[in-house]
Amino acid sequence: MALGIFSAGQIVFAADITGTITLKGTPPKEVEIAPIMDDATCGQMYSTAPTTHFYVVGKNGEFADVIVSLKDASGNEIIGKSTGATAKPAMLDQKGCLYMPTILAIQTGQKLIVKNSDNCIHNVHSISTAGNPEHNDAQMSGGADLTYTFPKPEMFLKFQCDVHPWMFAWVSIFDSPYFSISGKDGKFTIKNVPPGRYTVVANHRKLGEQTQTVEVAGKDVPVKFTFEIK
Ligand SMILES: [Cu+2]
Repeated sequence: MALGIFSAGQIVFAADITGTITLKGTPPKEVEIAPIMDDATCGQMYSTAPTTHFYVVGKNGEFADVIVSLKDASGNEIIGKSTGATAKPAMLDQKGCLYMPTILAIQTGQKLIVKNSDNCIHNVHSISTAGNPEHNDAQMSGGADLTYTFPKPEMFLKFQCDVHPWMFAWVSIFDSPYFSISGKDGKFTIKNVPPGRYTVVANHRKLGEQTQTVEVAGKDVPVKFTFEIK
C-alpha cells in the first residue's frame, strides 16, 4: 500500500488490485510447430518440434498469460497516465527461433528492447491495427538490440518474423501503469491504484475479454476471473 497526496490537505491511499485467473475445461491440444524442424539452423536446436502455447494452464486451472488492465468506471480507456518514459524497458527475446515471451504488455512510451539470442537472422516486424508505427528490421545473429516505443494504446499488437512464419508475439500497450499479466500460478497484481471506481478487464488472446467493476478505497481489492472452454 502506498501513501499519496491526492490534493492539498487530503491524504489518500492507493491500493493493489490482486487476483486469480482460472481456466475451466480442457483447452484444445497445442499444435506442433513442425516447420521449425525443416529449417537448417532452427531445427538443430530441437530434438522434437516445440508446440504452440496458446493456453498456459496449471493442474488446478491456474491460467497464465491473461492481461488484466483497468478502464474507468464507464469502461473507457485510461488515457494520459503513462509513466512509460521512466519505466524500466521491457524485453522481447528471439530464442530457439521463437519469440519469448509471446504475450507481454508495456506502457505507451516505454522502451521495448528486442534481442536476437539465436545463431541466425530474424526479421522483426510489428503490425499495428491501432495506428502505432510499423517496424520492419532485419536483426543478424549477434546484432545490436532493437529498441522500439509505441505512442498509442493497443490490445495485442502483432510481432512476426518475416524469415520464420511461425514466430509471433503479442504486445499490449496501455496509457497507464495499471495492468498486469497472470503468471503460471494464475495470479496477478495491479499496483498502486488511486481510489475510485474502475472496470477491471481480463483479456486472453484466444478466449477474449471479461470485465468486472471494482471500487478502490485504500484497501487491497481481490478479484477473480474464470474463463471457460465450452
Ligand atoms: Cu525469425
